[in-house]
Amino acid sequence: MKFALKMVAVSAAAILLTAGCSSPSGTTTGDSTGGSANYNLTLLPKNLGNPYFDTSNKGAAEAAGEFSGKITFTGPAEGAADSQVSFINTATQQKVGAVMIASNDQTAVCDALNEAMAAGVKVVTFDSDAPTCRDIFINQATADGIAKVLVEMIVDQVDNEGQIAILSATANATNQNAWIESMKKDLAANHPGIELVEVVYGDDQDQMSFDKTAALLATYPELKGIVAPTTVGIAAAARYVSTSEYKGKVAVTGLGTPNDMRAYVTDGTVTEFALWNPADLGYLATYAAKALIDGTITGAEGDKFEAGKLGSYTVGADKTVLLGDPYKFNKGNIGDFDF
Ligand code: RAM
Repeated sequence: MKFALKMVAVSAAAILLTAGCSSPSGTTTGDSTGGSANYNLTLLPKNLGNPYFDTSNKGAAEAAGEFSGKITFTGPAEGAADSQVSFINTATQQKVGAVMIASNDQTAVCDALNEAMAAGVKVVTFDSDAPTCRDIFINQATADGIAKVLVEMIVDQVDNEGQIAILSATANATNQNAWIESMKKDLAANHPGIELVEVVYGDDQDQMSFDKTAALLATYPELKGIVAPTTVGIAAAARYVSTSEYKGKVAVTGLGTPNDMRAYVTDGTVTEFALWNPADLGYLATYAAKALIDGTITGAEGDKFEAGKLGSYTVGADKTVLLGDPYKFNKGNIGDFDF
């Protein structure tokens, strides 16, 4: 319940911010008057137009507002491998204090991020890491923790047997690929009755994810469930299934936002799905950027910093800070959340 109350509080703050100073793309917030420190921060999502990252932006804007920082929310229209590079280069040329990035492809962005750091820009990855070319990674939950919840949900929803498929984001997404690897191990070790027939990619695009869902269902008539570890994918899959003959027969689960998924939980298409709070993720990434700029932390294991209303955080192994555990949403609790 503590989590629920926190989420309601966050969304109330987010609504206030939306009214004042934040919109889905290319926006700036605050006036960056934080003394001599450079609190001009670029927030670079995988792609624009994804409500998940819009929500992270609201959290980032809230945090920046608390220390007179300025967030510029900018990024590519589509999550292609190298589509973030020019945005990183622009931020470097603008001499921002920090870039906070959910990287589409760790290899494609690495050179640009290393150049940014060489020019004095702090680099914070969040959501999807680029492990060898950043100061710190703000991890929403451990890969094994996320995979465990995904497996628990699908196994439960298909009674631990039969064919399932995965509808992912892009084929090179660092975060989804780590979660899928861990899911495969868990399935192989603990759920011999489950057959994972295919992993398909909707590229975090609504229409492509919708079409890939249709194709999966046509190709595998025995399919009992689809796991989509992407907020775009699960919403598209649920929309397809909700008006099809498969509603109530094929389980749809994965990672989604309560606002995207509410209608499908209400109409019985989806029983349960999970996520963390993307606003908290953006908020924490912003305070980590501030701590790096202030020199309070360098990213070394054991470094501590304050993150406003979220409290105190300690940097763990591999220069990583952990937000917390994923959370399951269902008919019984979805009404408590608004993001
Ligand atoms: C999509 C993106 C993001 C992921 C969520 C769960 O919005 O792929 O990276 O963390 O889904």
